[in-house]
Amino acid sequence: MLEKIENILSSASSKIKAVKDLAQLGDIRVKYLGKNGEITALLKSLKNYPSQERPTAGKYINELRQKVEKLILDTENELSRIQKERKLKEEEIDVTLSKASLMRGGLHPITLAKNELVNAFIGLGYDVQEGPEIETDFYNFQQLNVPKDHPARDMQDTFYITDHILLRTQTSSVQARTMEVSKPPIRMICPGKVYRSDDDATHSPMFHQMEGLVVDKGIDICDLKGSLDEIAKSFFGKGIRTRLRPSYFPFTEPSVELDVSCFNCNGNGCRLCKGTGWIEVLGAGIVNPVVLEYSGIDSKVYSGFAFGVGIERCAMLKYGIPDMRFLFENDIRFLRQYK
Ligand code: 2U9
Repeated sequence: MLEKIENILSSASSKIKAVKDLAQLGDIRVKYLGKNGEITALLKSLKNYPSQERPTAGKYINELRQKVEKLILDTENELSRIQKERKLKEEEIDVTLSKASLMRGGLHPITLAKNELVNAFIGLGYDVQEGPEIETDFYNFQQLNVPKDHPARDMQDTFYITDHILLRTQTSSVQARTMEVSKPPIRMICPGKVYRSDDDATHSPMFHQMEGLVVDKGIDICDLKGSLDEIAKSFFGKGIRTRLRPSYFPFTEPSVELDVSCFNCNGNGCRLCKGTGWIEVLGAGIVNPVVLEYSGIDSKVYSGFAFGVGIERCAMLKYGIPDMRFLFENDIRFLRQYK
């Protein structure tokens, strides 16, 4: 009996020592301690022993079982420790390693130009307003002194959705809406997308505009010239000069265009200014009194000035972009230059 126990212990110990993984250890547990295992069989055979030998034999077999169980448990712990260590090593993360750098985006040149203009106007105390891009004929044209069949509608080739609904051709509709609901003094700009049936190197069917409106008592052309001169200097550079030239818009009277002295040649004449020394930048004027009256503002008490500027044109001039289509192709090599 003792010899059998010794044999089982030595064979189990050498087998346990030789295991390589937990699966093999599991097989050994079954071989010795399982339902039909060798030690279990030994315990079952106790009933065949004479009753006076059974306690001693039982004690030895139990000691054998405890030794084998302990050997298995120790080995299991050791194997688990080794396995965990290997896993930690395999999955080691070097937290001191710098990560692969991410591509950083940048603002689109139209957004850059828009932000600069908006900030300059905010600095002069203007509010920023927005309105719908799908607009009624009423707010886009009629409230701005452009009635149906007026020849001035030919200046803006329009995308009509129905006879009365259209894609706004100018953000002036926002000013018309604002004048209807607020009392002077009004000092506002409305940047946004506008739409015209136009498409070539200097025109796009969708482009960005910023229009502005100031209405108060005693506003005259000097206020217009002073304010726009300030904005032009902040956008194109302190050294530039501005001049007004007569123009025509149905919603302003008198109407003007604002030129800036060429910032490329300082007014001496170059390719950018086509040799004239001046660059046309925006349209403006004293708000036509009938436009004030249409929106319920007494034109005998109040007067105002308004202006409109194409943001793409400003961006093209400032950043030297020769073709408007570059602004809409989203070629990453082009956009990267403005980061
Ligand atoms: C109200 C009254 C008057 C807005 C104005 C212009 C002159 C103008 C163009 C510049 C280039 C549009 O982007 S562009 O094609 N705009 O020249 N816009 S005055 O006048 C207003 C607006 C609202 C109530």
